[in-house]
Amino acid sequence: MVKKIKNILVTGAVGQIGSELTMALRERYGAENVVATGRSTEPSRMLRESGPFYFIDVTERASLDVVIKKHHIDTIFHMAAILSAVGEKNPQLCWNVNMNGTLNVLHAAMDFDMTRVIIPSSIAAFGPETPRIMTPQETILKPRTMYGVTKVAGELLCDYYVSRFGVDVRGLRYPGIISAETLPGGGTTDYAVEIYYKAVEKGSYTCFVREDTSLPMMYMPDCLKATMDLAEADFSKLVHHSDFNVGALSFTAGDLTKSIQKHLPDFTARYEPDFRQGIADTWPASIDDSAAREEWGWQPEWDLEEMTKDMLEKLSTRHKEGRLYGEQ
Ligand code: AKB
Repeated sequence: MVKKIKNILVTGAVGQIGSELTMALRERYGAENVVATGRSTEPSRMLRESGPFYFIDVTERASLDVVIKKHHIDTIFHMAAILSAVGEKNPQLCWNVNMNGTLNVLHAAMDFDMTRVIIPSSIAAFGPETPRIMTPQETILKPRTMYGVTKVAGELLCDYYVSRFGVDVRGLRYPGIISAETLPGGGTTDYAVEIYYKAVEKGSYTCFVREDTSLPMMYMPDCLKATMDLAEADFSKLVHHSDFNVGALSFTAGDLTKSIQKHLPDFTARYEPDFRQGIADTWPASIDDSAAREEWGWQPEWDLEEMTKDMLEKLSTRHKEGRLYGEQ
């Protein structure tokens, strides 16, 4: 019998993806049934007032268990993670949060006989030896960042829990995610979000990667769709589990600038690469996601031009209202 998702816990719910994912899950499964959790950052008013919220530390199993028991949690979306740029500044923290957090979630899933857990991976699992164009599903995984190391180890760990203990674990390799609600924190692909904010706020942006840097990206509505579609997919049809490639957009930093200039012709960008260029250079430019398409029907909907129009409309409206960076 296929077990249904009923009571959900989201870790990292105050983060870029977690904050919008929580709201989308509340919409679909009922606000009271989706428990948002974060480590220390104050949640937005919308997150706090629309359903339950707790502060927990995913590296401390006991804090996770309290909420799981209280809310009879059967499904976890484990979004809490230290991303690539912060991970390079503090590799030990990155290992601790990403690995011990994942291990705690997997053990909790086993101990509480959960319906399923969703644990994302990232394009950071790839490295310089991986084919960069249309990176295959099965390929060389030799990342050069601590974040990437934890993502490869996390994928292997999740697949181990599927085959060894029968835990229903699913995950996708997120590309850079672009969104207008919550700023990303500490990733290499953050420039693709910051550029829109600065275009609206100042009319100029200094980009920390070269103009010709091409990386896989995805607009938030597609990211939410991918995450929830995978969560609801028929487990018996999945050949892969924790490491789905998902492609959507691929463009250079220069292409992004040009797409903004179509709406804001006076916008200017300068390119001053920093240490994050070194990370970007080891990641794919585009992704072969045929396994996700075949196994659970993945199909992205947004292209660069539509995303730019939507991002600029949303951010311009908020800027005019004096709340570009949101209200807490
Ligand atoms: C990062 O840049 O670290 C993340 C990612 C691609 O996983 N956005």
